[in-house]
Amino acid sequence: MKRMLCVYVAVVVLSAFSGSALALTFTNVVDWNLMGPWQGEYYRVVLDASWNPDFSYLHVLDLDPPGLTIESATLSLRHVGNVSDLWNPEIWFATTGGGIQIGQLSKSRWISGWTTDTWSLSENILSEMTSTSPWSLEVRLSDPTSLPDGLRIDKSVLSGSYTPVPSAPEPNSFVLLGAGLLGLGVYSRFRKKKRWG
Ligand SMILES: [Ca+2]
Ligand SMILES: [Ca+2]
Ligand SMILES: [Ca+2]
Repeated sequence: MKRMLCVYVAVVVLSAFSGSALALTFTNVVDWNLMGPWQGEYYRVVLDASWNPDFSYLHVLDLDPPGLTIESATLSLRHVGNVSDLWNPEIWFATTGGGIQIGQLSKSRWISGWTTDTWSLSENILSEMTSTSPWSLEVRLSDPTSLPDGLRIDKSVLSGSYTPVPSAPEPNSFVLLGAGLLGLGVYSRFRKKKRWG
Protein backbone atom coordinates (compact mmCIF):
# COMPACT_ATOMS: atom_id res chain seq x y z
CA MET A 1 0.00 0.00 0.00
CA LYS A 2 2.72 2.39 1.10
CA ARG A 3 4.91 1.68 -1.95
CA MET A 4 1.98 1.90 -4.35
CA LEU A 5 1.02 5.27 -2.98
CA CYS A 6 4.58 6.54 -3.35
CA VAL A 7 4.72 5.40 -6.98
CA TYR A 8 1.35 6.98 -7.68
CA VAL A 9 2.42 10.33 -6.23
CA ALA A 10 5.73 10.28 -8.14
CA VAL A 11 4.02 9.51 -11.46
CA VAL A 12 1.39 12.19 -11.00
CA VAL A 13 3.87 14.91 -10.00
CA LEU A 14 6.27 13.99 -12.82
CA SER A 15 3.57 14.03 -15.48
CA ALA A 16 2.42 17.45 -14.32
CA PHE A 17 5.88 18.91 -14.91
CA SER A 18 6.95 17.10 -18.10
CA GLY A 19 5.33 19.52 -20.53
CA SER A 20 7.68 20.38 -23.39
CA ALA A 21 11.12 18.97 -22.63
CA LEU A 22 11.49 17.38 -26.08
CA ALA A 23 13.98 18.91 -28.52
CA LEU A 24 12.71 19.88 -31.97
CA THR A 25 14.65 19.97 -35.23
CA PHE A 26 15.25 22.78 -37.72
CA THR A 27 16.62 23.06 -41.26
CA ASN A 28 17.43 26.14 -43.29
CA VAL A 29 18.66 26.01 -46.90
CA VAL A 30 20.45 28.66 -48.95
CA ASP A 31 20.51 27.54 -52.60
CA TRP A 32 22.42 29.58 -55.21
CA ASN A 33 21.13 29.35 -58.76
CA LEU A 34 22.66 32.26 -60.68
CA MET A 35 24.71 30.22 -63.15
CA GLY A 36 24.87 26.74 -64.60
CA PRO A 37 24.02 24.04 -64.61
CA TRP A 38 27.32 22.30 -64.01
CA GLN A 39 27.07 18.57 -63.24
CA GLY A 40 23.34 18.98 -62.67
CA GLU A 41 23.49 21.92 -60.20
CA TYR A 42 22.97 25.66 -60.53
CA TYR A 43 25.48 27.72 -58.54
CA ARG A 44 27.18 31.04 -58.05
CA VAL A 45 30.85 32.01 -58.19
CA VAL A 46 32.67 33.48 -55.19
CA LEU A 47 35.92 35.38 -55.68
CA ASP A 48 38.60 35.73 -53.03
CA ALA A 49 39.76 38.88 -51.25
CA SER A 50 42.14 39.90 -54.03
CA TRP A 51 39.04 40.51 -56.16
CA ASN A 52 36.52 41.76 -53.62
CA PRO A 53 35.80 41.72 -49.85
CA ASP A 54 34.99 38.35 -48.29
CA PHE A 55 31.75 36.90 -49.51
CA SER A 56 29.18 36.26 -46.79
CA TYR A 57 25.68 34.85 -46.63
CA LEU A 58 23.04 34.38 -43.95
CA HIS A 59 21.06 31.46 -42.57
CA VAL A 60 18.02 32.81 -40.70
CA LEU A 61 16.04 30.51 -38.40
CA ASP A 62 12.30 31.10 -38.35
CA LEU A 63 11.37 28.79 -35.47
CA ASP A 64 7.82 27.82 -34.60
CA PRO A 65 7.49 27.30 -31.66
CA PRO A 66 10.24 29.79 -30.74
CA GLY A 67 13.49 28.43 -29.31
CA LEU A 68 14.97 28.61 -25.81
CA THR A 69 18.38 27.03 -26.58
CA ILE A 70 20.11 25.34 -29.54
CA GLU A 71 21.23 21.83 -28.63
CA SER A 72 23.37 21.13 -31.68
CA ALA A 73 23.79 22.21 -35.29
CA THR A 74 25.69 21.26 -38.42
CA LEU A 75 26.48 23.22 -41.57
CA SER A 76 26.87 21.55 -44.97
CA LEU A 77 28.33 23.35 -47.98
CA ARG A 78 28.50 21.95 -51.51
CA HIS A 79 31.23 23.44 -53.67
CA VAL A 80 33.72 22.83 -56.44
CA GLY A 81 36.91 24.56 -57.57
CA ASN A 82 38.95 24.67 -54.35
CA VAL A 83 42.02 23.55 -56.30
CA SER A 84 45.69 23.82 -55.44
CA ASP A 85 48.70 23.26 -57.57
CA LEU A 86 52.41 23.95 -57.16
CA TRP A 87 52.10 27.50 -58.50
CA ASN A 88 48.87 28.53 -56.89
CA PRO A 89 47.77 27.14 -53.53
CA GLU A 90 44.10 27.77 -52.80
CA ILE A 91 42.71 27.35 -49.29
CA TRP A 92 39.12 28.41 -48.58
CA PHE A 93 37.81 28.85 -45.04
CA ALA A 94 34.32 29.26 -43.63
CA THR A 95 34.07 31.58 -40.60
CA THR A 96 31.16 33.16 -38.75
CA GLY A 97 30.29 36.85 -38.94
CA GLY A 98 31.89 37.15 -35.48
CA GLY A 99 35.15 35.66 -36.77
CA ILE A 100 34.93 32.14 -35.30
CA GLN A 101 36.28 29.49 -37.67
CA ILE A 102 33.65 26.97 -38.80
CA GLY A 103 36.00 24.87 -40.90
CA GLN A 104 38.41 24.61 -43.77
CA LEU A 105 36.90 23.59 -47.10
CA SER A 106 38.21 20.33 -48.47
CA LYS A 107 39.85 20.26 -51.88
CA SER A 108 37.19 20.09 -54.57
CA ARG A 109 38.78 19.19 -57.87
CA TRP A 110 36.72 19.58 -61.03
CA ILE A 111 37.27 15.95 -61.93
CA SER A 112 35.62 14.83 -58.67
CA GLY A 113 32.43 16.83 -59.25
CA TRP A 114 30.61 18.62 -56.42
CA THR A 115 32.05 18.10 -52.94
CA THR A 116 30.04 18.50 -49.74
CA ASP A 117 31.69 19.49 -46.45
CA THR A 118 29.75 19.04 -43.20
CA TRP A 119 30.92 20.68 -39.99
CA SER A 120 29.34 20.42 -36.56
CA LEU A 121 29.16 23.84 -34.95
CA SER A 122 30.95 24.52 -31.64
CA GLU A 123 29.29 25.90 -28.47
CA ASN A 124 30.81 29.31 -29.24
CA ILE A 125 29.14 29.37 -32.64
CA LEU A 126 25.81 28.26 -31.17
CA SER A 127 25.89 31.14 -28.70
CA GLU A 128 26.79 33.56 -31.50
CA MET A 129 23.72 32.27 -33.35
CA THR A 130 21.39 32.82 -30.38
CA SER A 131 22.74 36.34 -29.75
CA THR A 132 20.85 37.62 -32.81
CA SER A 133 17.12 38.07 -33.20
CA PRO A 134 15.82 36.11 -35.04
CA TRP A 135 18.54 33.50 -34.51
CA SER A 136 20.88 33.39 -37.50
CA LEU A 137 24.26 32.22 -38.72
CA GLU A 138 26.38 34.47 -40.93
CA VAL A 139 28.91 32.48 -42.97
CA ARG A 140 31.96 34.14 -44.55
CA LEU A 141 33.97 32.42 -47.25
CA SER A 142 37.54 33.56 -47.73
CA ASP A 143 40.79 32.48 -49.26
CA PRO A 144 43.90 34.15 -47.79
CA THR A 145 46.37 33.12 -50.49
CA SER A 146 47.83 35.96 -52.53
CA LEU A 147 46.90 34.95 -56.10
CA PRO A 148 43.29 35.50 -57.24
CA ASP A 149 41.01 32.47 -56.82
CA GLY A 150 37.38 31.55 -57.36
CA LEU A 151 34.99 28.95 -55.97
CA ARG A 152 31.65 27.62 -57.18
CA ILE A 153 29.06 27.17 -54.44
CA ASP A 154 25.78 25.34 -55.01
CA LYS A 155 23.98 24.96 -51.70
CA SER A 156 24.36 25.47 -47.94
CA VAL A 157 22.24 23.62 -45.37
CA LEU A 158 22.05 24.51 -41.68
CA SER A 159 20.29 21.92 -39.55
CA GLY A 160 20.12 20.95 -35.91
CA SER A 161 17.94 20.59 -32.84
CA TYR A 162 16.64 23.09 -30.30
CA THR A 163 14.64 23.22 -27.10
CA PRO A 164 11.50 25.32 -27.52
CA VAL A 165 10.34 27.97 -25.05
CA PRO A 166 8.05 26.08 -22.62
CA SER A 167 4.40 26.68 -23.31
CA ALA A 168 2.08 27.75 -20.46
CA PRO A 169 1.08 24.67 -18.42
CA GLU A 170 -2.27 23.29 -19.48
CA PRO A 171 -5.11 23.33 -16.93
CA ASN A 172 -4.88 19.58 -17.08
CA SER A 173 -1.39 19.72 -15.54
CA PHE A 174 -2.67 21.74 -12.59
CA VAL A 175 -5.38 19.18 -11.94
CA LEU A 176 -2.75 16.44 -12.01
CA LEU A 177 -0.43 18.41 -9.74
CA GLY A 178 -3.31 19.01 -7.31
CA ALA A 179 -4.13 15.33 -7.27
CA GLY A 180 -0.47 14.55 -6.57
CA LEU A 181 -0.27 16.96 -3.63
CA LEU A 182 -3.55 15.67 -2.27
CA GLY A 183 -2.14 12.16 -2.48
CA LEU A 184 0.94 13.26 -0.50
CA GLY A 185 -1.24 14.87 2.17
CA VAL A 186 -3.43 11.80 2.56
CA TYR A 187 -0.37 9.61 2.71
CA SER A 188 1.45 11.60 5.44
CA ARG A 189 -1.75 11.76 7.51
CA PHE A 190 -2.14 8.04 7.06
CA ARG A 191 1.43 7.53 8.34
CA LYS A 192 1.01 9.80 11.37
CA LYS A 193 -2.22 8.01 12.36
CA LYS A 194 -0.50 4.68 12.06
CA ARG A 195 2.48 5.73 14.17
CA TRP A 196 0.45 7.30 17.00
CA GLY A 197 -2.69 5.21 16.82
CA1 LIG B 1 43.87 33.59 -53.35
CA1 LIG C 1 39.41 27.97 -57.62
CA1 LIG D 1 22.20 25.53 -56.38
